[in-house]
Amino acid sequence: MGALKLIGSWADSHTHRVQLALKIKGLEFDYQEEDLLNPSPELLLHNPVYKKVPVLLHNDRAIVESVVILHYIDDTWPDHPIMPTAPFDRAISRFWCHFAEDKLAPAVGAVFSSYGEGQKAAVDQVHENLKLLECELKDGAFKGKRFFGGDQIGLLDIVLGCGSYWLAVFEEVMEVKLVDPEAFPVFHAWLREFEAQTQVKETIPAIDKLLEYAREIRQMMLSLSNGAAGGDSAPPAAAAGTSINNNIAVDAVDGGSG
Ligand SMILES: N[C@@H](CCC(=O)N[C@@H](CS)C(=O)NCC(=O)O)C(=O)O
Repeated sequence: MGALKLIGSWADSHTHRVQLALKIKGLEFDYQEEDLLNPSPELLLHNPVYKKVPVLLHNDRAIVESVVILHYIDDTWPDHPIMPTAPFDRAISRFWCHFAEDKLAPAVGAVFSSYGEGQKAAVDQVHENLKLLECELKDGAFKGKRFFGGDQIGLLDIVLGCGSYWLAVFEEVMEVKLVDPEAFPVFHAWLREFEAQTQVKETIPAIDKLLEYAREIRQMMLSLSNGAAGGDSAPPAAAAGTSINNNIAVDAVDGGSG
């Protein structure tokens, strides 16, 4: 099998994707926690382009970008496949994976990093995107399936699921409703089923820890924006209805565009 080492960060959903895939495949790996505020020489060496976690080292060769890593894992260890076999199903899986990265995750990240009207718009965006997934689960490509991957968790479940727990964290911290079980019953049921899997429970950090982390970051963002406004007035971003980027918080859930 060769030596496997994962460089990651404990609250990062992209790292969790890789951890979960390795667990599903039954692969042993070493883990190195990265301080994202002070990137290690090893991270910079192995991911000089993006300088982000996760990085998977297989026999000292680096693979970066979580979705690329997931495909690499599936290609290298085909037992317990996480991608479908039929080309059409593979294409559909890739498409929704792209959607998760390109549309859903940035919208979720924006809920956390925005204020006032900007935040309302971000919540609407999340709802729009969840509606699309709900339709696919109800009447589309994934109709009647337990998971997006079929009877077992697949790559798309990993991508969508490792990140969707932030929805609950942000609901609590930001006091918004994102996954309304009445509006999105099938997505809601899928998420509960995903979170109930033993390997998922072993991978995702405890909600209390994530809540504490999210509150700290949000507080930091508020003080920074109040500082920028020169007092305790409303954050400038609230007035403008725009978002304030915070690399770490937003990158924890989105495609890392921040
Ligand atoms: N597209 C990347 C995104 C990874 C990502 O956003 N990583 C964040 C984790 S919080 C990171 O390393 N941020 C550090 C930084 O931006 O300096 C992937 O899927 O692996």
